[in-house]
This record gives sequence, structure tokens and C-alpha cells, in this order.
Amino acid sequence: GQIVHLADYRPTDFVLERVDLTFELDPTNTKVDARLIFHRREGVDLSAPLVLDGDELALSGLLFDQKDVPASQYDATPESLIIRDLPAEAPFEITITTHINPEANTQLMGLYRTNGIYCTQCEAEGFRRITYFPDRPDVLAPYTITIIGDKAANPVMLSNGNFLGGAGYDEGRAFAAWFDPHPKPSYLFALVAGDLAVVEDTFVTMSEREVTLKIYVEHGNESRTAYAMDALKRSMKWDEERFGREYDLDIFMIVAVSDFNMGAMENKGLNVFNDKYVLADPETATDQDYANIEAIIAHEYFHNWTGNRITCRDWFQLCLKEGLTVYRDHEFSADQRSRPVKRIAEVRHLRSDQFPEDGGPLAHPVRPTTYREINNFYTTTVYQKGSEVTGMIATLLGMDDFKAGMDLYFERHDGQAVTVEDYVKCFEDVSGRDLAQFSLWYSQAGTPLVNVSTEYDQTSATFKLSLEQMVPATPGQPDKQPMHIPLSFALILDNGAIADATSVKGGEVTGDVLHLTDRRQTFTFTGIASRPVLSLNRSFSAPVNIAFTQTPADLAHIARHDTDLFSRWQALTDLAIPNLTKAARDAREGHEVTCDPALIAALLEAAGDDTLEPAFRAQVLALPSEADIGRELGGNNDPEAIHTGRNAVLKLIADAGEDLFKRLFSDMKADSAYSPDAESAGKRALKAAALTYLAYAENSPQRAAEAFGAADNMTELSQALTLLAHRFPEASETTGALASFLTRFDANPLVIDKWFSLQATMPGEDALARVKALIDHPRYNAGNPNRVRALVGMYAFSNPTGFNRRDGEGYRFLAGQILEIDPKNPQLAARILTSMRSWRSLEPTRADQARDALMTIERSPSLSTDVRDIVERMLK
Ligand code: B3K
Ligand code: ZN
Repeated sequence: GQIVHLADYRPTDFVLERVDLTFELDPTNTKVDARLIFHRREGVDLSAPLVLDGDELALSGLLFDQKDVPASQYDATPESLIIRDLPAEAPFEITITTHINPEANTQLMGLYRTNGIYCTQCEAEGFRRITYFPDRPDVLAPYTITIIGDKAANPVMLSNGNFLGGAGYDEGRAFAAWFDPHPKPSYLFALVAGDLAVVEDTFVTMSEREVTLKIYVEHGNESRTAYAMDALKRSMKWDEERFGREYDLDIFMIVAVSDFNMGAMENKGLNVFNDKYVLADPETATDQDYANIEAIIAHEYFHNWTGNRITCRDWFQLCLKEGLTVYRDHEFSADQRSRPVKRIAEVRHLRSDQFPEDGGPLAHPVRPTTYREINNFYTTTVYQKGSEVTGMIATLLGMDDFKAGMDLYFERHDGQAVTVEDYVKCFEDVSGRDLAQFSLWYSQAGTPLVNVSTEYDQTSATFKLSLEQMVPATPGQPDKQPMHIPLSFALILDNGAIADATSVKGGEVTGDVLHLTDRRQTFTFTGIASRPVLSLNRSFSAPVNIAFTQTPADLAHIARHDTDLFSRWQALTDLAIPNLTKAARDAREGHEVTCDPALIAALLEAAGDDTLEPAFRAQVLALPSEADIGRELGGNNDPEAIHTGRNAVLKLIADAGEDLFKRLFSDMKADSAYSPDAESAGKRALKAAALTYLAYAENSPQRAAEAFGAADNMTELSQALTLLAHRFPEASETTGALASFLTRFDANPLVIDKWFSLQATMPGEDALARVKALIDHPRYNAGNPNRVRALVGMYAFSNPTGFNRRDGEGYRFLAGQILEIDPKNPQLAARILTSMRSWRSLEPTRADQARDALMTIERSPSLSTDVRDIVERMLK
């Protein structure tokens, strides 16, 4: 656990020219021969040794140009191999032999086995668990791979690049050889072997090359790959049309495995996926699952250019590939589906995950400058805020310059390992704009707060908009500089029209974008004939908090008239928030909860407006979450009171809108067989929202139980079951439905994960007893990350009342789980532990209990670097 600093970066002393790996597969004793050709970098001192990384390795052989190396010439430890007295200039060959145990690899980093399948995960530093290597992203080389394995057990043997050939090898064994001509860093290496089924298709690229597409799955799952294959082809086409990016090998492969630490991995030509993000059919996958599959298939595919062809110089530059690729997959989904609805979902996600990270002890810049464990920096800040930063570049420059900048980036840096500065420079070069201040978005952590006040003067027809920005202090960054914040805006007139706001002083305005660059800035608009309503940060053009008190009437005006659908949703949210925070306070003090009729009217008006797309109306009806309300309250939070208050508001809306919800529930019936397309999914979402409100209005499990019985797809089935379990936990209908669901889907692990999740998130104190019982359930499997996340992760992240018990038992339970998971799978343990990152915003009794539980973890002598890093930062 050494601390790594961005400022210490320097290139390697030796340049790697070629990599040639031979694997002799064995479940517990796989032999790896690595032949590496190096030469000393020009100007590097003769005394400099070759230093290679390892992790839990043992060296079993070392050759220099095929001859033994005397023991005095090298030092091997589990963490490194250091070789001295190497040639001055001439290239030389080092052959390293290691033996590794895939079966015993529970970390799921390096080469491991899942359900009898060999598979790898090398990002960020897993390759060093396979062989000694310069395991860093700026070391690029072409790879040749030979895999030798038992023929019967491994009819499929895959690696990156193009297939060279394969044949029988010796008694009962076979070999397969692969060559990847594109120089790549070790984190993009992959190997998969075992008995897998394959589904094939083809794609013809823009230059008329035919690419073979293959999706490998466990036998029996072939029929569940159709949607993923379709999403892949649409992604390939879209990247050609939108970014001019063509695929560059003869074959593109995806492998779905059931034990995986994250969503998927973009290994060159051989993406490995968590099967959750590949397998789908109407009976087992929800609309959300389909949308996730589409997004993640696209994301990993898009990495081929943003990540693989152009990679990161060092891990500090992670956002260079992740933020940009998230931006690209967001754009893809927006084009495939409804752009405003997609934007609403993204912003909900950003606010519920990234804002708390940015406002808590784990806050870090989009490009961090130090880390102790790089795996802890695959964060929502690097990914989602990183994507927002690229989105802001597009907003600031306009689409034409943005596109030119991307083209330049691909052209200038193809085949290189680069930095954020290299990326930003491309946009500066094409636009002539200085992005120095803008680049603070990469280096300053914390969510900026923009205070807004306005003034309208009828006689001079002048509208004044005063903005003040403040970037909060974050760990290691007490003082902040003002940022360059692009704020899309509209001045909406009485009749709903948008005022011409081109006559403006006080700062730069491009199109409908205000450039806020100073700490305080006043924009003065002239020629505004009547008092306008300001709609600010439209489409969420900047990831900031806005403090602007607008009257309910003004918010309702935006909700009715803004041409930006996102802003209409935002206005309704802004209308709801004060009602929900007040409800939480009232509930805490034992007062009756009330709700402004203007909010109810505005929500019902939007929900009932048949000119609006159903998916949007469903988003309107999904009020801010309990976590959202907690964040608005800011501190001293009582999750019970927030829950009670919010439920009371839902009940008031439900009662007032009962007739509308009945109408929507029957109007939104599907008129044909299930289809996962966005429009049909939107109808189902609106129908589900109506069903939820009806459960509040009718206060009976009846309708949900009927919906459960009638559902012919997993979306409606799981929604009905969740509603039953969360609203009517004691009802016999609920007990019966939970049992029948388990019996029906017992053979399908991904569906059983849903069964665990929806019980883990049942609100209230009883949740803990339920979760503890589920840990002892025969279907619980502590070795499967999806199952652990479904139960322990969902409980800690997504059950505010059940987890944040006043007596602290929830925190102590989690601490116990973290200490159990950590020795087996540190990455998983560290990730789940981040669920406690907002512990300081709890009321004192709970906060004290949370701190004690964290200190129990911290005191454990044998923590992984992963968990130690997180727990120490959270307690700092
Ligand atoms: N690049 C991988 C994430 C690797 C995580 C390593 N701890 C998946 C992705 O972002 O596409
Ligand atoms: Zn990614």
C-alpha cells in the first residue's frame, strides 16, 4: 500500500517491444511462460535494472536470451522481479516462468475460474498476478498468445486479437494461438477457456470489411443473447456515424461469466462481461436490465477507441477513457431512446451517487493526484462527473468544434498513452479557446454551488441575473478557485414563449449558454418586455447545485412551458423538494404532514398530459428519493422521519390523483406482446407508477397481487412483487408471491438476485433480521459478487431505514460482513463499504454508532489495502 503521486510519473527505463505468452492451463497449477523483448530506453543509465511488477507470484524459471540467469543477477519476491546488468542498447529477450492457481483466486483479479471457465480480469493491476511484467498502462506492445489445455474441458480457448490457428497438441490436449497486432497495455490482456456455447453474427463496417461477432455464454443461455447482439451491432454502426470510428480486427468477441467484480471489461477484441449485462429475455429481464445491457455493451465497445487505441499514460488519467466513454455511451442511449428521459435518469444517478461522494470524506478530483489503491478510484466521480466534464466541453465549444476536437484527438494520439492535458489541448487547438480555467473541473473536487438572484425592471425592460459561485472545501483542498461553468438558460415569458435574450452585458453568452467564470457575476439583459421566468442550468448543462428560490407559480410556469423537457422535470422536482423536506421535519416532530396543493396539481397535470411521452410522466411521478431528501436537509438526518414524511406526501398525492392513476393504470396496458423498446418500457413505467400510487390510495395489496398474477414479463412481475413486499410486508399475498417467485425462478441466478434485492430493500427495522436470515438461505453464495451485492450491497446502499437503525445494529452487521468478505475479495468489500460514506450527515446517535462500526473495521489487523484506504479516508 504505497501512496502513488501523479507528480512522480516518469517513463520506464526499458521499452517493451513484444510479448509472447504461453499458458498451459490447469485448474490449480497453470504454467505461464512469458517471453518479453526489451531494449534500454535511449539515455537511460547503464546501472538501471529492469524492474517488473508481481503480485503473489513465485518465479519458477528465468532465462536471458534463452540462457539461464545466474542468481546474483536478479532478485525475485512475490511483488517484484529485478534484473541487473542488462545490455546498453541491443534488444534482449527475457523468459519468465510462473505457476499460478486459478481455482484459488477468489479476488477475481488475474486469471481465475468461474463455473469451470478460465477467465481473466487485468485492469487495473491484475496482469502482475499472472506473470512479472511492467504492469502499467504506458507500456504498449503487440501480444502473441498460445493456450494449451485439456481438449475436452476447453473446447473454447480465446485471447485478444485475431485467431492464428489451433490443433491437437498432445495426448488429450489442444492449443490455440492468437495475435493482437495493436500495441496494448497489459490491463487489456484477456484469456478465456472452457466449455462455452457461442452465438455468431456479422457486421459490415463502413469500409465494407466483414467482422465476425461472437457472444460466448454457458450452454443453455444462447437464446438470451439476442438483445446484446443487436445492441452491439447498433453500437458499431453508431460509432461509425457519430464519431467516424470503425472497428479494427476481423473478430469481436464477448464472453459472459457469472462471477465478476464489476459490470464488464473492454479487453481488446475480447470483452468479458458480468452475465447480468448480457443475458436477457422478457421472462427474466426487466426494462431496466435491457437498458443497462444496451448501455454497457455500447460502453465496452466504444472503449475500443477511447481507451484501447488511445489509452491512459498512468492511472491518474483514468477519466480520460472512462469519463469520455461514459459520455459516448450516454449519447448513444440518448440517440437510441428518448434524450430528455435519458438525461433525467443520468442526473438522478449523478445526484444520488456522485454528489454524495463529492460532498463526503471520499471526495476526490475527476483526475486525482494521489492514490493508495487504484481500484478504489473507479468511482462515480471519475466516470459520471468525468462524463459531465466532456459534456461541458461540448456545450462550451458547440457541437462542430467538439466534433473537430474529437477527430483531432483520434488522429493525433492514435496508438499512444496520453494525459488529460493532451485531450484538452485538442479542443483548444480546434477552437482557439483557452481552456485553462475550465480544466479546474479536472483538478478541483466538490460540487460547485451557484447562488442565483434576479431583478426585473419594467420601465427599462431590463432583467438582471446575479450569480455567485462557491466550490466547497474537500479533503486536501481547503481553498478553491472560481470555475468556468456553462449554464444553459431560457427566459420564459408570460405566454410561455422564450424571450430573445441576445442583448446582454456582464459576461460571455454563446447561444443559450451563459459562461459563469467569476466568483460573482451579473448578466444584464435588455429588451425584455415583461417579467420573465428564468429557467437555469437547462438539460443540466453543468454538474452543480443551484440555490435559487423560485415561487411555486414560477416553477409551475417552467414545468408547463419550457421547451427543454429536462427542465420541466427539474422544475417539478424543485417544487417537490421543500414539501418533502418540510414533511420530514414535521414527521420528526410528530406533526401532521401536509403538502402544497400547487405541487399536487402540477404533478397531476404533467402525469395526465397525454401529449407528453409516458416515460417522462413516470419520471415526474417518481418523487425525489429518501436519499435525495436527506441531501437537501444537509445534516442531522433521521432516515425514519424522512421515510415517514415522504410516504405521507405520496399518500396525499395518491388520494388526490386516484382517478387519474386508475385511468393511467388501464390506459397503459400493452397492446401487443412484450417488447423492450423505450416506448413500450415508458408505458410500463407509467403504469407501474400508477400502480404504486394506487397502492397508497387504496391501502390494499389487492391490486398489486392481481398485477403479480397477470404479469407476462419480468418488468411487471418484479415491480408488483416489490410493491407487495415494500408496502404490504405482512400480507399473505406477499408471502405467497415471494415463495412462488423463488420456486419459479430457482434455476436462474440473475432472477434470484432480484429476489434477494427486493427483500434487502424492504423498509423498516425488521430488514436486518430478514437480511440475516437470507444470508443463511441455501441460495445465498458469498463467493458470487452479484449475490453479495444483491443482498448485502442493496441493504447498505438502498435501504435507508432498514440499514440506518437507531441502535446501530445495521452498521455493526455491515462491519462484520466487510471483515468476512475482505480476505476473499478486497475489491468487493471496499466497494460495499463506501455505502457508509455519508455517515456524518446522520443525526448524532446514528452517526456515533456508524463511527464505532467503522472503527471496528479500522482496528482489524489484517485489512486489505483496498478496505484500509476506504475506512481511513472515511474516518479522517
Ligand atoms: N474498465 C473497466 C473497469 C475496470 C475496473 C477495475 N477495478 C470497465 C469499464 O469501465 O468499462
Ligand atoms: Zn469504462
